[in-house]
Amino acid sequence: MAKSKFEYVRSFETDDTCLRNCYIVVRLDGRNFHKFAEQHQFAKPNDDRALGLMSRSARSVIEELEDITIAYGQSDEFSFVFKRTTTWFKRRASKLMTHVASQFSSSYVFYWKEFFGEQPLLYPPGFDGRVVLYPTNHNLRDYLSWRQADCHINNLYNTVFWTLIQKGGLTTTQAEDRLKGTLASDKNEILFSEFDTNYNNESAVHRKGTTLIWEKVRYSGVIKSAQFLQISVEDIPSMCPTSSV
Ligand code: DGT
Ligand code: MG
Ligand code: MG
Ligand code: MG
Ligand code: MG
Repeated sequence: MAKSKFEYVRSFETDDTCLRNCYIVVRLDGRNFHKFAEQHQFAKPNDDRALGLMSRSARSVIEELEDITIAYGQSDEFSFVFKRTTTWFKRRASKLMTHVASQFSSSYVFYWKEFFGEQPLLYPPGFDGRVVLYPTNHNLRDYLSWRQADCHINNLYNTVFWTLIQKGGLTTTQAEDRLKGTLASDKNEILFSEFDTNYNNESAVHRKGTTLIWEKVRYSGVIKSAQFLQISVEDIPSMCPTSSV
């Protein structure tokens, strides 16, 4: 095809190819979900409908897009790990990130009814995305551990905070004051001695977040099936230090 005089504008496009040999991680996070959760009456501290919808949307991402080996989600965020050798979209960061974000967002709306029933979706939700490259298995494992530690810290705080309010009759300000300067052990102790609650028996989805990995299912050949697991990052089978995903 003959080149037009406009062709030169292509040279304004910048190269955003991800470095070879690195894991490509795309992390999405809900835009202003503080407000979204309020307006859609999410249960506090954890709404299982909302968490279920997040995981369902993540499953749609890993089933529809190529070369994602692990996904990890908690709260209003989900991380997707592409295998190091992926050549999908020539490893272009913007293509990978926008495909993940748009597939996730459209799935969130598409599957809303399956989780929220007749409760209407009041406005279109959005998700931001970022791309981070990790060169080693160790770095990738630490990344996932970091997100899981974030889940744990927030969930422990939120669990005690809302228990003090919902069962202890405190106001939000009183609960905040009560928790100021407390360590994890203090929070566990409040739950145990005042509310007869052992934090370790709380739902694993809430304490650990959700990990999605592929599992080989064998019947008439090998079919891949995405599995939701509530596991510690250390237990992700394919993440042992010597393997490369
Ligand atoms: P951003 O990400 O800067 O646009 O702002 P936010 O408001 O999305 O802030 P972020 O992502 O740091 O925090 C997530 C918010 O989502 C947080 O305010 C609590 C809310 N949220 C997430 N999951 C649940 C849930 O299961 N129940 C309730 N009640 N709120 C939730
Ligand atoms: Mg934020
Ligand atoms: Mg957010
Ligand atoms: Mg968030
Ligand atoms: Mg096109």
